[in-house]
Amino acid sequence: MIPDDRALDDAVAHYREHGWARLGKLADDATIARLRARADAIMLGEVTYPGLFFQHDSESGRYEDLEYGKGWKGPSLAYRKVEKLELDPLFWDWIASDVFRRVAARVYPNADVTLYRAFLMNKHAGGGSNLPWHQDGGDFWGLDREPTLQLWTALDDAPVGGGCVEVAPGTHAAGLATPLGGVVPEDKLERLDAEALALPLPAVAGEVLLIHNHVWHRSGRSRTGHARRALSVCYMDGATTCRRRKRAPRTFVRVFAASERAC
Ligand SMILES: O=C(O)CCC(=O)C(=O)O
Repeated sequence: MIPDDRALDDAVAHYREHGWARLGKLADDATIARLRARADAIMLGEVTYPGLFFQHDSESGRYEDLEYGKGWKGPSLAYRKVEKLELDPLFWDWIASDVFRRVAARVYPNADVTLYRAFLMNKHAGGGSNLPWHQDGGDFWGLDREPTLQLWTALDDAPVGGGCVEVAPGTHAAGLATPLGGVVPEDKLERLDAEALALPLPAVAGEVLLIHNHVWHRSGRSRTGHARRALSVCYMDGATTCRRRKRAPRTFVRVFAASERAC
């Protein structure tokens, strides 16, 4: 069911306070089935676009064993990540859907909204790999301001033990754990006893979570024996620019125009 304005206000207030919120099951089964099929077709190379980014999962299921910079390795349902899904019209329709516009309008009022990234996060049927506590931003992202809004859509059921996202509620309030961003260092985890804070967020297929970029979050391997696919989209204030100068600075696709933003 599409949330009314009051429900969206409540969800955004919860996300501001705790770093995460539930939007409920927004995608119907037919939409989810189409997105799942398209995700698989992309991983199998049956549907392709110049510029897609692929990262295959590690054989061991360990995050530490992941390989970087290898890209496309041939047809496989064991890719861990596929980025630039905005190139695909089915995914684009979901990324640019009206309910997401209404959420983004609350987080970035009176601004155009651009896309930092839209990617498939896949735990393949063999379990995939764990993703350690991390934050999404910092110098590694190379932006002139920090994005704060990620909308995560479950394409499969993601139960506890099935690769669901876990958060350490409230940790976004302290900002980045390191200037670089990314994986949260062990000493910081211990200082806050992140393990004790860990809150699993099981989700059914079609459910959407709001995740603040700075809330510490992670996910485990899937032990269900089937894939756990999800779409994660990071929306930014449209004024955000890339600070990178060694290579041509990145430009970002506009998803929502400020003028379209009546709630
Ligand atoms: O899908 C997952 O397991 C984690 C996703 C995530 O870390 C993100 O969306 O930033």
